[in-house]
Amino acid sequence: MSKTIIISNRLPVKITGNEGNYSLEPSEGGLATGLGSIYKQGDNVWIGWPGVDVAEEQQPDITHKLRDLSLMPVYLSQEEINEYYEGFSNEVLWPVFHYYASTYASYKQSNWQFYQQVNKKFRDVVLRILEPGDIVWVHDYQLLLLPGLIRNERPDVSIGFFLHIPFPSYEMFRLIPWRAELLDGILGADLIGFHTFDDARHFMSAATRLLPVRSSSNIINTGDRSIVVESFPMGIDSEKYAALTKAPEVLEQVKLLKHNFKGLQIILSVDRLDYSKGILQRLQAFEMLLKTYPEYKEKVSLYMIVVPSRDTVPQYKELRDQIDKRVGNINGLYRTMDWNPIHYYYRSFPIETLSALYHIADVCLVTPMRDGMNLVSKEFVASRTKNDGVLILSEMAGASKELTEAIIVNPNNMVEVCSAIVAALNMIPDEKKRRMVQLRSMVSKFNVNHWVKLFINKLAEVKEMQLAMRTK
Ligand code: GDG
Repeated sequence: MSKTIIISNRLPVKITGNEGNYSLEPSEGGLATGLGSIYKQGDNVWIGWPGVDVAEEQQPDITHKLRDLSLMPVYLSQEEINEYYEGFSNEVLWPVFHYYASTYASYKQSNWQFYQQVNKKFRDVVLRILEPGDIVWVHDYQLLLLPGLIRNERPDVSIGFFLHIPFPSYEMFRLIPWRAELLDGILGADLIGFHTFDDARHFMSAATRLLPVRSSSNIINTGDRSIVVESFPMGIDSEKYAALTKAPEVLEQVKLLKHNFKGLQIILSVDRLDYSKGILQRLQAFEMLLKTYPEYKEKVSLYMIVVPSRDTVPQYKELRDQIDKRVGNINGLYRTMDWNPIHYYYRSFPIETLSALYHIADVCLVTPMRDGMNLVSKEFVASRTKNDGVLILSEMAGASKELTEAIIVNPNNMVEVCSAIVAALNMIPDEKKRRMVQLRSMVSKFNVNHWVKLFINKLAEVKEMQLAMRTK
């Protein structure tokens, strides 16, 4: 029987403990939840890096434990992690794809060599289990070469590729020294998916300008293969977030938070530490609010969670220092005996705490400079089971194309963000309800299961189309 093989840089698992005493816990991230309906079935499997540098003698034990969870590891050495993941993926692809090429990208030949080497390592693991009729679904920017590498070995296999981050305009993408090789790698897939129509359009433009391929509508023709390029906006497990709001543990935390913040309106902000998330600019907008509208002092607090991420990369460490400093300055300047303007946490919280915060916040402020989709905005919406609360959302997030009843802002326009906060804080309940009902219906209809189904069905359709063209 044929199987589906999911491949991403990281496995959906958390490894805790240390050498000789590892234990594994499935992680509950959005992708893991969505693909959970697939990879746990039958012989299906998820291939990826387990997230820690596992000593060689420990690997058989971990591999064995992972197998029980339908997972298959690709072990990476510290050097490979440094060069392929931190170097090429996060210092070339991430900045360029988020339009930060001139500030943060550095193009090192050795990073590129390791990127190729690790993509080949993934290929070898895939080839060990790949059988005729299997479906392969490759995820994200760390594995752009993988579809092509698999295609070279198995010309007939059905391959889907989905990019979770934006695809930049041709003018940005062309800066990368290895641009043609990267495109060639992606074009190994039969179906290439992006979060938004604009990402798909940018990809089509880059491919047709940099490679000898032809295109018509959303199909790229390489001469011997036709490849479909389409947008599939990713959803969340909306039912899970709605149900969480009723969990006893969450209700308890809601009660506590409401007590602690009595008489205050709460603006919530949740991100991974990343320059693309616009955290410093958001702080600037909040400070502008306090300065321009002093009546909000002691009436509003910003609850800001920044989840540690990539903090061994110097630019991320520097960003963290800048955030610490900015928060310190604002709090130092505006704090009173019984009011803190910003409650700042540099750590991650259990999902129950996140749910309680989504539930009690009056406003959720999501203002990335650039974001493939942004799941936080959708999780906030799914948690507003009473149809209240206001979402302020950057037009640079993929989610803004769907969540049109949010207050949409340009995150570079401080005055606009500041006015949006004022509008949100003063919005009448009927208007909040009108907007939230529509937002919730969108998020629950186009949930993560719908996303998975749409992609997999389309992949099957593309394969049929290719076969029909071949037999013509
Ligand atoms: C990439 C793309 C795209 C955050 N803090 C905590 C916590 N989180 C969870 C959120 C959410 C996830 O992390 C963040 O997802 P985002 O979509 O907002 O952002 P990225 O991590 O950058 O994701 C993005 C996504 O891929 C999917 O394609 O939308 O554009 O950049 O799920 O809930 N979870 C817990 N505690 C926290 O403190 N448990």
